[in-house]
Amino acid sequence: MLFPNIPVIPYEGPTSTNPLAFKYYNPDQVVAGKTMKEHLPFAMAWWHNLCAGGSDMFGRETADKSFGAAEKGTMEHAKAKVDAGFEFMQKLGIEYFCFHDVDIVPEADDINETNRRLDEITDYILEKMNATGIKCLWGTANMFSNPRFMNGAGSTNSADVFCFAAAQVKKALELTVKLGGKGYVFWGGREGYETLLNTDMKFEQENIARLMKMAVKYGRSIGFTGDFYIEPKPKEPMKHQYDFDAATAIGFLRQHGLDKDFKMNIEANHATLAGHTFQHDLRVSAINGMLGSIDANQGDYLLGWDTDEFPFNIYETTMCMYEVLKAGGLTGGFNFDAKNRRPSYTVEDMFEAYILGMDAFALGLIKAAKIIEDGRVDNFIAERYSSYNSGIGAKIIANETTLEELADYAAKMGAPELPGSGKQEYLEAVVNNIMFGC
Ligand code: XUL
Ligand code: CO
Repeated sequence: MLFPNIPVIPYEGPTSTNPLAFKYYNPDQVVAGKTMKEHLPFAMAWWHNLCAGGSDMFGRETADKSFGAAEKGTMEHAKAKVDAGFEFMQKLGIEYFCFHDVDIVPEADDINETNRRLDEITDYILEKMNATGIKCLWGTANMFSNPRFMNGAGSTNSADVFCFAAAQVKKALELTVKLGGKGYVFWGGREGYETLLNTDMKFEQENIARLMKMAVKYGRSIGFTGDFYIEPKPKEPMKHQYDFDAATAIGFLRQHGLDKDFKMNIEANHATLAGHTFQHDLRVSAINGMLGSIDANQGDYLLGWDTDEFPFNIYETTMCMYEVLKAGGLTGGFNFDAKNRRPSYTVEDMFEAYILGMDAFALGLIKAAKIIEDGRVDNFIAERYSSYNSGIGAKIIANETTLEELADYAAKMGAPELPGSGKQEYLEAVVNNIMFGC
């Protein structure tokens, strides 16, 4: 046991003051017709939880993530991370994990050796999965950390680097299939540019699509039946990234005929970096039938980068769960792509961060279900568009009219009445009433 001082985390309810207990996440509690566990397939992000030690541009790691291994960056260390990860997920009741290839093994200079290590570690992970029932939500290839990807992977100027990226995607797909992953993610961390003075944007975007098409073809040929995901992000590390936001990524997928195989993996902090709310990018994905999975975290209103904080803001989780409930749930899950703050470096902090995030989403689920059940918001929206239910409005939405007919109608009508109050303040008060009323 690597965390002997941490018990299996119990649900103790909102009045509990035990830091190592859930206050809202009660897996078997039924909300809106399903258990919380069914609504909220939570996943652990291998990279943050088991690999990242809190280093930043100004200082080295504060947290020790060796998990008892004598030397870091070895296969012994990689196995210790597997042990730590599975004990961690079991104690929290987390059903899924997400991984990049290079999170689970140290990358070797030679890709053949890296792939051998990947085979060895996934054998070990599979044993643990079979013993615990824990599953893989999605896999991905890290095509942004190694210096070879400085100009991107699919978008690189170097055909040799493109081939290396293809080799990594091929292997990561094989591993995802081996581990039964539900999804495969493309996060285009360096698929973008710093200056158009050295960039052929059209060429780069077409090459990204080529890599994705080959991935779909190969993935389907080896039995991958899940969803491919694009995880949009507007910037960081690149100044401009091609998968700017959900709307941009969906347009790209449609342009290249990839929309049947791909959905969105929406990350809260990426949406806010794009100048949207989290809810906005969820809605854009949902109305296009492409809401697949969620990277559950939050940003900081005062900072302009991806802080990857654990979800704390209940308004945000509530509006997220409102979107998810309205969309009929996710085919993917809620991956905590989040990290402890640098001074939160203890084992207790690791657990408390996940308890915060899981409770924040459970509470958001409870509140979102109440907003829907209450009906005032939804009824207001329905009423707001009711002029399209009959008469000329009904003709418009049935596509049974022409510009000439509408112009005649307008000419006879005189000036239209004002369209009715949007009642934003009233609706915000309704939400507060539901959030904080007894
Ligand atoms: C980076 C990010 C990635 C992706 C997977 O901002 O979110 O960790 O989730 O590559
Ligand atoms: Co992410």
